[in-house]
Amino acid sequence: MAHFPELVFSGVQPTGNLHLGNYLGAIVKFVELQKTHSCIYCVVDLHAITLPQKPDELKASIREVTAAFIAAGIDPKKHIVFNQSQVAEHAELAWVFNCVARMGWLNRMTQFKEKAGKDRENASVGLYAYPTLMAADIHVYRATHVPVGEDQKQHLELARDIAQKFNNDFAESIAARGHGEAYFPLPEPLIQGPATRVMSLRDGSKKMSKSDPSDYSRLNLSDDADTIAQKVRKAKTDPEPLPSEVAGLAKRPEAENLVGIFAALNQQTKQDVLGTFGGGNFSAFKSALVDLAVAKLGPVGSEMKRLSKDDAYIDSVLADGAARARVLAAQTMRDVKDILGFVR
Ligand code: AQP
Repeated sequence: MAHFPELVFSGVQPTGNLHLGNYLGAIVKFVELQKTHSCIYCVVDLHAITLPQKPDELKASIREVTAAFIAAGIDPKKHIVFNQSQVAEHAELAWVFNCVARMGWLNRMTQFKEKAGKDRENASVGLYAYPTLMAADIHVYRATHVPVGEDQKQHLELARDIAQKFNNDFAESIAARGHGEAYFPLPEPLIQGPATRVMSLRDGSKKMSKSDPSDYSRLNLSDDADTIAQKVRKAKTDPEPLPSEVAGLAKRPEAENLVGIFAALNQQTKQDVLGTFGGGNFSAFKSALVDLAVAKLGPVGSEMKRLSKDDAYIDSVLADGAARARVLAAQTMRDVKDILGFVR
């Protein structure tokens, strides 16, 4: 198999209400990976418009996600932070991939089914083709590693299938142009971690999500200490005391979720958490969880607020990141055009 230099790529949609699931499932991993890898982190605004967005809110959300990246500790000078729409090559490669991916592959995507709901005929074509754009985001940098939450696993598998089919379909042309046996790497999903699927605080069977109509279902990164305390205190639980062993969390999704959140924020295992709180009632545990969540999320939220007063700085980070991303993406598109046989 061909060797590719390791490069990390991931994205977050600017669709408002950035929450604890996005933070623990993605952003914390982004921060960790920048110690060992070159990283490209993208605010995926082209993905956001697959569902209706209000222009002013979209702009504010793009800046909010950028501020969250920086506030969480991503260094935009050492790595690349930008918004997707500033690098046209994402959309250009997505078109090529629309012609590589098969309808049958996209028909299997569960996120489309969930987001389109019953009114599938009325969903945008963009929502349907979302996974081919996501594949382009990754492959336009020939990224090798993609940190995501568990909900993105299926899309990552599709990105691998697209790379594989492109490499196979154009194998002769790829080799003839000196790229060896494969042009695109098959990216590795990085899903492991303590909180790959944070659940709603109101319903332990549903993923914590930006689009949940109840704000009490999630902890937003912008929540202040009082709001965090109220939401944790109101979080759904059950009448039993906390178990002393992890096995005792089975069939208790709300308890499991809160213990998992505590463990992830405190960088412990669930068993460690139960070692401290097992046998006790939820109210003492929730008080400790409030203190922990405020201690961990508070500084990120305050820094986001401070940065949100400085649009000029945020926009300059995005422009600088986009300029650097464009150089890499343009090289890939030149290669892809040559491989496909386009005149350029
Ligand atoms: N609940 C979650 N637990 C763990 N990881 C999560 N992610 C999202 N929700 C959870 C991860 O966050 C990254 C950015 O997500 P996104 O904004 O690109 O897309 P999303 O999955 O659509 O986010 P939401 O919050 O779930 O929005 P809606 O309400 O629109 O469905 C991704 O790596 C994702 O896995």
